[in-house]
Amino acid sequence: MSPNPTDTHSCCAPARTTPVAQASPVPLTNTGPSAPAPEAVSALLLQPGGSFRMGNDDDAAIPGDGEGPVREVTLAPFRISATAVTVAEFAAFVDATGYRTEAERFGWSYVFAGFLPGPLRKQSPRPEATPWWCAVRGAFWNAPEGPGGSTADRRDHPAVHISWNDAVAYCGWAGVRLPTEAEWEYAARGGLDGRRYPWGDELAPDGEFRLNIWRGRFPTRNTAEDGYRSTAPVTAFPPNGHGLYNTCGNVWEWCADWWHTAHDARPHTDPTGPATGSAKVMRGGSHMCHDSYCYRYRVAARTSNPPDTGAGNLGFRVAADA
Ligand SMILES: [Cu+2]
Repeated sequence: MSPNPTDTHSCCAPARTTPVAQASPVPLTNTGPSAPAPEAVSALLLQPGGSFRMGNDDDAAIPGDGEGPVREVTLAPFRISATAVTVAEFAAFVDATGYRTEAERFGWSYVFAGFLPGPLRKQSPRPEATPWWCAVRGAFWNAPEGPGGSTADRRDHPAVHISWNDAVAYCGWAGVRLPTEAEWEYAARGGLDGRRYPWGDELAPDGEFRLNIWRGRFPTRNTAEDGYRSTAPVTAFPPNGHGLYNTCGNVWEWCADWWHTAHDARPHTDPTGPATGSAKVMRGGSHMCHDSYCYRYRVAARTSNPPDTGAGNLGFRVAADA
């Protein structure tokens, strides 16, 4: 695999094309067959499917991201989790299987510089184009800011530093799968047509915060007006019309599809994306997004990363056939 981040990746989705010496990860051989306890897997919401208008052509669309053209997509019924997979759920998977994530096997993952103490911030390499990310040795889902960190106070937050490959391993254990990009967008739109956010067109109707993004001035000052500087609990803020929480903001969410941008306007039925590629689709934006540089917390926005990449703003939710 040869990731090519320059034309496909947004500035809040750093690719593992690595400013640090990178060892090959240990192969994925350690997922056991043990079945999950029922409470270890998010409840799945039935989505009736049918036709919807996918994508966005309006002036908010980010050139090169392939948000448009708007096209009619018809989906069979499916199920999708109300929330992103939590730290507690991911911990249950790891406890049952001994699975080691790619962040652990590579030995590092990307952490936002502003979350790091001075010495760690200084010693951690940064990608040239996105210097607010630090490649932190020892950062992974259970130590999201690196060595000495813990998730004890955020078991109900989304698991982060999860690569696409890690997410697929979790799905295999839990008997679910990743949503296709079309399923993700259908569910995230919550029954509304052509709107910018899961609740409508206004970011903060009546001044009410509805999602966890960067507030203030990126990347130096996050006022956390919405209540959160980093991740929020998966059920923070009200759900959309289909019962899903935090599809936009909080953490980027992996989809099953390989990334491509050359969509056509013809109608599609149950699209699954290209057969091959070098990066996987991510949707929803994250607590790092700010409209001054990354207006990707809209429901039609999209970006991608190589499937081995993780970061402190990258998680997933799960789906299943109906
Ligand atoms: Cu962003």
